[in-house]
Amino acid sequence: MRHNATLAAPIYAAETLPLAVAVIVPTLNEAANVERLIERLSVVLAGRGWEVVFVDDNSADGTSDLVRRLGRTSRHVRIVQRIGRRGLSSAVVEGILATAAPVIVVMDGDLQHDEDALPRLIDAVETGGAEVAVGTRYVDGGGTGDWAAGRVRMSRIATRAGQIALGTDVSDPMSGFFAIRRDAFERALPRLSAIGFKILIDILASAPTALKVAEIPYQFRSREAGESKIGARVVAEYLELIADKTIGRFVPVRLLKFLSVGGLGVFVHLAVLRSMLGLGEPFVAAQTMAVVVAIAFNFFLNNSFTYADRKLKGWRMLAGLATFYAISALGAVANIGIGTWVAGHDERWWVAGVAGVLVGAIWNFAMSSVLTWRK
Ligand SMILES: Nc1nc2c(ncn2[C@@H]2O[C@H](COP(=O)(O)OP(=O)(O)O)[C@@H](O)[C@H]2O)c(=O)[nH]1
Ligand SMILES: [Mg+2]
Repeated sequence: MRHNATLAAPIYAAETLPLAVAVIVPTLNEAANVERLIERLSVVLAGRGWEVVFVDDNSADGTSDLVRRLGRTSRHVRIVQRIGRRGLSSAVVEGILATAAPVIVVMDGDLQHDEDALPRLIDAVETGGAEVAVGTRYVDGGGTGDWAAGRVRMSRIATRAGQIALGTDVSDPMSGFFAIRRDAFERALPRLSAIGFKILIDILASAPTALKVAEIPYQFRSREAGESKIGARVVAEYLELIADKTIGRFVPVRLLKFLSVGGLGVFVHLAVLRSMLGLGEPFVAAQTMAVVVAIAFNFFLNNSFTYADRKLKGWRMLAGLATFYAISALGAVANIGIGTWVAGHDERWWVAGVAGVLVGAIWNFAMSSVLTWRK
């Protein structure tokens, strides 16, 4: 059979225009907003070959079904429904990979991004020579709308942190509203972290050479329907993204998290050790008790933080705790042995405690990553 690049009957015959731009909209419970968003897109994108791809993480409010219903009467409307998945950044990546358009726009599904800025964003990358056009709240003409002072301050700090860590001077690298040329996106793709909420900063930091950026001011609108998903988790994932984009090149972020948890575990360990010694227990008994408590502490914190994506629950959590104890037992033997040996040579009780802990940490990470939290 011969492969032919052009189809006999163009898929977009109904629209006559070739596909020029795709709007990628990540959604989580936005059923109250999608219809209005599509109407507004139809107005501002009239005259272009366009489509909108909603990437919905199986919203409980039926967003996917609604989009499919709307898609039956308009070839502009498409859906990617993900099951058992979460995350705005990964949703955007999958939406971009699901479209053929040479220019991509990313925007929220809650009408907070002003669609009137779309033509300027698109033109900037289509004909204006930019590779990315960023809708920005932080230059003249832009604004954060009715955000509370606390949230403005938080966003400012996070923006500054991102600019410094990633060495970018884009005024609003946290923006979720931007246009990008497909070829520019594809160059950044192999190195994307796709962690958390902030895909633009990820793309900017992952591009092998600095992208040509245009900045288009817009006013962030207030959300009228549905709920914001921002919370502590968004902040934690942002920090993780920054870590992955900086030191993550040398040390895996998961190991860093495991060691941070271990670092906290050291305090737990030392607190227990100190108390037991204070009660007059011999060092070997005090160190043993400290190890037992610290292992449980480490397991639970690693389970909900380091391995949040593979979190063990119910019986599997108990089984996981058992394997973690078993793995740690060997590490603990070395831990107690070395700690006791150091205690016999050094007056400082805490030096002995730390020496024991360090030996166990690396062993624990290596073994628990394949046994306790295996994929
Ligand atoms: N697919 C997907 N979309 C998400 C997820 N979290 C948030 N969104 C969508 O991303 C956009 C921005 O989220 P929003 O909660 O409005 O963030 P805020 O504007 O910073 O408060 C909205 O369209 C949400 O529906 C997610 O985990 N998966
Ligand atoms: Mg929003």
